Amino acid sequence: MLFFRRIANKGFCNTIQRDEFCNVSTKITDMIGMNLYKQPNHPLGILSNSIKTFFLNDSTPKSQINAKDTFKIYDSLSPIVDVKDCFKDLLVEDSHETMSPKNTYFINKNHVLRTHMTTHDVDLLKKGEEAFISIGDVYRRDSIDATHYPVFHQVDGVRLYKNQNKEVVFNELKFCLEQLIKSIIKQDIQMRWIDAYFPFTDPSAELEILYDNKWLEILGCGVLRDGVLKNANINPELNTAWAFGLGLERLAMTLFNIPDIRLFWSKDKRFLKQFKQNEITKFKSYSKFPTCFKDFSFYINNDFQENDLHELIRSIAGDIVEEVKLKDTFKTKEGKESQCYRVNFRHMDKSLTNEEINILQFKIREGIVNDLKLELR
Ligand code: FA5
Ligand code: MG
Repeated sequence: MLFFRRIANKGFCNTIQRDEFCNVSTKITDMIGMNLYKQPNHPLGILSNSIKTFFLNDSTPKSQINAKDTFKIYDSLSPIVDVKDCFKDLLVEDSHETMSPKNTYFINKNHVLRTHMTTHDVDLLKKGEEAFISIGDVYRRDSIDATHYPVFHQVDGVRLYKNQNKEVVFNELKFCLEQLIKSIIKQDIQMRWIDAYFPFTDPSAELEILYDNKWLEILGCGVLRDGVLKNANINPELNTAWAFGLGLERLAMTLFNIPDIRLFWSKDKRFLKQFKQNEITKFKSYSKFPTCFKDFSFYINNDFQENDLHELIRSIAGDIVEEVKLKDTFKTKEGKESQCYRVNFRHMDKSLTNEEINILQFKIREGIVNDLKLELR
């Protein structure tokens, strides 16, 4: 198991102890508490506020059968959560890929950075909540490019019904979400429902919207399985609940015309100044600083996971990395496999000097040898 030297040392580590399962670097823990979704002039804040307005306003249509129509909002739940809340209570099996340290940030054996906001649903239902949404930052180990970032934001929602069958509740869910999207986008938009699978819902679906002639998946949803309700101490014979999880970045990139997911984290005024509270406006791109690349070649072994390389590079160079891409592979006569990755560097806010790039290159080469235990070519 890979163990990073540049490891978290934030307040939470006093109460939640790291152990040998920890695979979180400070580049990631530094983002905890940034709360982009709470900044009223930030595209994520603007979008999050329009979702909140929809669910708080008792006159927006959210149901065809329920009269009481306001939801509770939770937007300050800690992203450091129990494995039980994030996965087990939601019937996610130990063998599921999301439970692997390849894909999820573990603080220790029993605590992770939440991978989805659905994490909180069982606890909130247990507390007696019947209609609520939660908003926050979620974390996934992933590749680096213009549409993938290890931190993004989700809004999840749940609504509980008494004495209704699953079909009725599934229709209620679809009705509510279609109204939500209409209220955010405020223009005619084509939507379609696609069958989906989630361990915690049945039936399940994904909603896609047609934008610039492309179908874009923006949320997953479904009717909570009986086992999930039982975990929340709710009798599934008498109760049925819908749930959904919507990604803020994808929708924001589309609505605000933002071409690169890393821009959300930019401190550049040329980005931040463009947006105003409660307004969806198109982003005007400004000239980027030049990019520069370096290639890294090494022999892989059986333990090698591409995500570990991404994570290593990100832990060293952070947002300066624009892309990491496999360029070529070859096998030696002895059967050893060699891979070459090209790393693109670009700073959002300045030009990089040769010296800065050389230092990064040196540290990455060092990390490949010392952290990933691989042989450079
Ligand atoms: C989930 O996270 C489920 N928890 C959603 C859910 C909730 C289903 C409740 C049923 C009931 P998924 O991994 O597909 O599912 O993510 C949900 C949404 O988050 C996606 O539709 C997408 O909008 C967004 N999303 C997922 N991965 C990324 C990513 N790497 N970058 C940006 N947005 C993402
Ligand atoms: Mg999906």
